[in-house]
Amino acid sequence: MGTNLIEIENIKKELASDLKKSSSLEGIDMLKTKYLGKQGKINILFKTLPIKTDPKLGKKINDLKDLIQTKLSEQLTTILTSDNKMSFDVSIPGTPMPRGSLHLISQAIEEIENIFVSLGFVRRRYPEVDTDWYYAEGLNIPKGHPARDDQETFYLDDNIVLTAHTSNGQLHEMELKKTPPIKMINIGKTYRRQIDTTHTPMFHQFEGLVIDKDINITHLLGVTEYFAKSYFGQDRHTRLRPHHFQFTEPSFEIDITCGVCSGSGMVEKTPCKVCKSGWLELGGAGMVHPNVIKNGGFNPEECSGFAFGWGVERVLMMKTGIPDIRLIYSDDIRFLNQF
Ligand code: FA5
Repeated sequence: MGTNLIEIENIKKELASDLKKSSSLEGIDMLKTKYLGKQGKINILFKTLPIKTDPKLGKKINDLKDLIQTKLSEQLTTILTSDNKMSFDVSIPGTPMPRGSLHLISQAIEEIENIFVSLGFVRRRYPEVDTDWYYAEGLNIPKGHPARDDQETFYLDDNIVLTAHTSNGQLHEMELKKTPPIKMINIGKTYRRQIDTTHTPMFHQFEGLVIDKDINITHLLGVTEYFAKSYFGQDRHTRLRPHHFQFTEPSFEIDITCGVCSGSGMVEKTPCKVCKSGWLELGGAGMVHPNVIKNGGFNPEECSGFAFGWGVERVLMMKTGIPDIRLIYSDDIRFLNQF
C-alpha cells in the first residue's frame, strides 16, 4: 500500500478511536471541526496529496469524507436517543409561568355587560368608524350645528369619523330590528381629541337603548338605579339633572352619590375632595328624540324610548378610586397588579 493510502487508513483508525471517546454533542462538534473543518484533516489531504496526478486518490479522499459524515451523524443519533445524561425526566414539574389576566377595562366591560344582560338587554357592537349619518346627521345634529363642536371629533374625511360616542349604535339597532321592542347595550371604543386626568383620546362607552310602547322617564330612572346599585354597591343612589343633547328630549346628566363621602359632600367636617357636593357625574341620558326614532325607521307616534351613554373608564375610576385615567393605559404592571 502506498504512503498516501496509508495516510487515509490512519485517519479512518483515528476517527474510530475518536468516536469511541465522544459521547456528547460538544464532542461531535469538535470532531466535525477536526475532520471536516476548513483546517480539518480532509482539506489537508486535498491540499497535500497529489490528486491531480492520481485521480483515484481524489475519489478515495471523497469516500473518506462521506464515511466521516456518516459516522458522525450515526454517533449524533445514538447520543440523542440513548438513555444517558442527554435525556430528561418528563415527570419533573416545569418552571411555573406567571399567569396574565384580562385588562382592567375588559373586566369592567364584562361586569357592565352582565348587569344589563340580567335586565334583559342584548349586547351589541356597532362600528367605531362610521359615516356622518349614523354619527351625527341621523341623530338630529345637522351639518354646521354647534353641537358638533362639543365632542372634538377625529374626522377621517368629510363623511367618515372615528366615533366620539356610541350613540351611532341607536340608528344601527333600529335598522337591524325594524320594529320595537328594542333593549340593547352597545359597548365600544370611542375617540376624542382630548387628554388630561379624566380624558383619553381613546376610551369606551356603554350605550343603552330601550324602545317600546309607553316607555317613560321612570323606566330610565329604574334602570339607572339598578345599574348603580349592582356596579357600585347597594348604598349608592342616582339623580337626574337637566342637560341638552340633540338626540334626546328631554335630556339629562345622571349623577351618582359619591362613594368616598357617602353622598354627604363632607369627610370629617371638610368638603369631600373627590366630589365636593356629594354627587358624581355618571354620563348623559334622555328620552329618544322623535326625529331619531323617525330616522331609525320607527313611528314616534307608536313608540317611545330612552337612551344613555356612559364612559367605561369613568365608572371604573369612580368605583376603584383610580386618580388619573391615563394610568389605565400606561401598561405599568405594578399599577395593573393592584387589581
Ligand atoms: C355623550 O357622549 C352622549 N352620546 C351620551 C348620551 C347617550 C346622551 C344617549 C343621551 C343619550 P358625553 O359627551 O357627556 O355624552 O359623554 C358621555 C361620557 O363619556 C362622559 O360622561 C364620560 O364618562 C365619558 N367620556 C367623554 N369623553 C371622554 C374622554 N375623552 N375620556 C374618557 N371618558 C370620556
